[in-house]
Amino acid sequence: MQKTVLISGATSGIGLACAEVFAKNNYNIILTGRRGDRLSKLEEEFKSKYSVDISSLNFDIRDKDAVIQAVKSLKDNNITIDVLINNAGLASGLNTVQEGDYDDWNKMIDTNVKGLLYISREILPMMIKQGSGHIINIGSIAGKEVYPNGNVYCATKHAVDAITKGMRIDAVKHGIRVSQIAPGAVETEFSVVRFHGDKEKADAVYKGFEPLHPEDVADAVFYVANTPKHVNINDLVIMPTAQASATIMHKTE
Ligand code: NDP
Ligand code: 8X3
Repeated sequence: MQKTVLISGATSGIGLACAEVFAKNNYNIILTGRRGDRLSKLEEEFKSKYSVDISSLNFDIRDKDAVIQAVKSLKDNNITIDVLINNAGLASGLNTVQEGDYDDWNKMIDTNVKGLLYISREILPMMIKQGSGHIINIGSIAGKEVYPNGNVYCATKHAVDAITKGMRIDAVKHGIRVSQIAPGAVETEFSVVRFHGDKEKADAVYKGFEPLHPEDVADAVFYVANTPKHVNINDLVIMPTAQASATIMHKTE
């Protein structure tokens, strides 16, 4: 039977690349994100390219009631979710704690931690009822290490690491798989968002080495989602060859 994947944050970067690889491989796709214009365009584009069910849900994952409503609309239409990719997330700012911006902190904590929890809280009971499911959380090398000025973003990704482990413990008796993929540097809109729209600063991050492409991470997500049912990849760290750790990068310029 055809499976359905819901991807949080499918309007760009890793989430969008996941949507492509899963659609190409015959999964029904539910695209989500805040930018409604992009979502509608992508929905149309995917419908014309792939012969699977494509739909979209436009909500801000920080808004608990909007998340609950979005998942309710799935239940009302008897749509079940086989794979939830918890990808929506961001870094906002790169500062010391003493110079930190409260809005940046709230954005990161509310999206990366609370948003991930809200949607998981709503989807997990559906998976438990159907007796199967797979949650794949997009963590980060920032959830394994802490780097200068990364404080709060790193804390949110350490939280994703811990929540993944906790969720796996809670879900094991229901036969539900919970995995984390933790990438190093991936060239997406991530750095433009981190630097509040400063494209020059963002481009500099990826100069002098080949970062991961969103498709590299999407391929790993697809692999993790498609192991035999008795196999769970708990945690997968995926780095550019030129990046040895959060802070050690081999740059040629
Ligand atoms: P992008 O900025 O390209 O994509 C982020 C996605 O998250 C967008 O689709 C965005 O959609 C969505 N999103 C952000 N905030 C919200 C929100 N409040 N509600 C709903 N959706 C939201 O970055 P990436 O693809 O790089 O990031 C994806 C994930 O990967 C993040 O969790 C990030 O932390 C993680 N990651 C990224 C790495 C990198 O180097 N790029 C490395 C390791 C992990 P919209 O704006 O339409 O809402
Ligand atoms: C994104 C990668 O190293 O900028 O999570 O934190 S990093």
